[in-house]
Amino acid sequence: MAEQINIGMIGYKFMGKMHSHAYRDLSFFFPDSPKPCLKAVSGRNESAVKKAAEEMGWHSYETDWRHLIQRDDIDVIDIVTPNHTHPEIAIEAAEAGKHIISEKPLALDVKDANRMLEAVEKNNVVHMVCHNYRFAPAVQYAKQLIEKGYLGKIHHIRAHYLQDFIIDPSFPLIWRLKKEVAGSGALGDIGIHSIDLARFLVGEMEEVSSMMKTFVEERPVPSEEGGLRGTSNQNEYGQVTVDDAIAFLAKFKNGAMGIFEATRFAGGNRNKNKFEINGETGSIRWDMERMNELDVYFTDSPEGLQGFRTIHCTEEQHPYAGAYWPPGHSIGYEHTFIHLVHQFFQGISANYSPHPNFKDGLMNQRVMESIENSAINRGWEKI
Ligand code: SOE
Repeated sequence: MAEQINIGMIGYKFMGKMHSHAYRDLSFFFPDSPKPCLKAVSGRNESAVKKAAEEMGWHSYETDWRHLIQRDDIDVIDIVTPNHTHPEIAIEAAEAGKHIISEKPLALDVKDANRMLEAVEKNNVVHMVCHNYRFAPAVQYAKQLIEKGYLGKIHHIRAHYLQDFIIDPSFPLIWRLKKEVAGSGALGDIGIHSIDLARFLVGEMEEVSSMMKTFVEERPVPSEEGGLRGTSNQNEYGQVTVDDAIAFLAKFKNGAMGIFEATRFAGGNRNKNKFEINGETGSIRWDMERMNELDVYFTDSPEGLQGFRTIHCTEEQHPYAGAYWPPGHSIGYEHTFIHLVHQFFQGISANYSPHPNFKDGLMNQRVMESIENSAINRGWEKI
């Protein structure tokens, strides 16, 4: 019988639903993985958390996350709450000996991310941070191609993550727009995914130069937080304290150069997470909105057949894809979370913390801090 891992999840909204779905589907597609048991979900509002527990299949609920952490029947704490709560929860969970999976960004700043890493290492618990895009089969395959040398020495990465859900100035001042809760705006919410993918595929950055912009400085205060939008009260306005958009240049330790952009003001782009990498013998490009495809170009293609071609990463040879349907039958956004949880459980079984773990979370935070400092100081910043 496969090992059972008992989960306690703190928070239950968008990401809570995504993680719950991943646990529920894991054994269906990866029957050899340890079996998740959805023991309990926690939230402050009793009627709302009870309803979420029933809808998402959790066996019980708690209204105090500290009770959840102290429960003997919980092995893993899954953190899907707003960013400012991550450090306190993670440190307490580590001290209680629980393995931890946390939504990104790990913390609001480098200092707290450091404290979180120290706590998981000191208490010898397994840890991961949810950079789910690493786990798209096409992205994993891109990593394999790079590691096998298909691209040769890497010269460039250009990556952007574009959304448009806050362009309307009457969009409410949700927690994602407040520095004390979110840490940063487009940078920490979506730019961080590009940073993580660049570190995964190209390597560590050593220096950055950036600009940041807040286009709408005041927004209506929400009368109620909920999902991505919440409900707004158009009579009362509050200050937006994070960036709406960022752009930065990066120098990598291996000599590659990077150009990055993250914005939630790119009209028409709902979730355009895209990168292109160019090396001396080939190029690859990927776009989340066509997530099962990887465009590749190799310099050794015969004359007349030069140029990009598209691989559909739905074959058995492509990471994770063989667990699903016959070739050409696509998978989606939610499956990246199933793969992440699968990896996390492998780590728990063998007592190691798979990447991206809290060390990656800390590195991503350090890159973000340098990006912010560069925008303020108007110059290059070392990481
Ligand atoms: C909202 O902008 C959001 O849900 C992010 O928080 C996620 O990390 C990103 O993957 C999709 O967009």
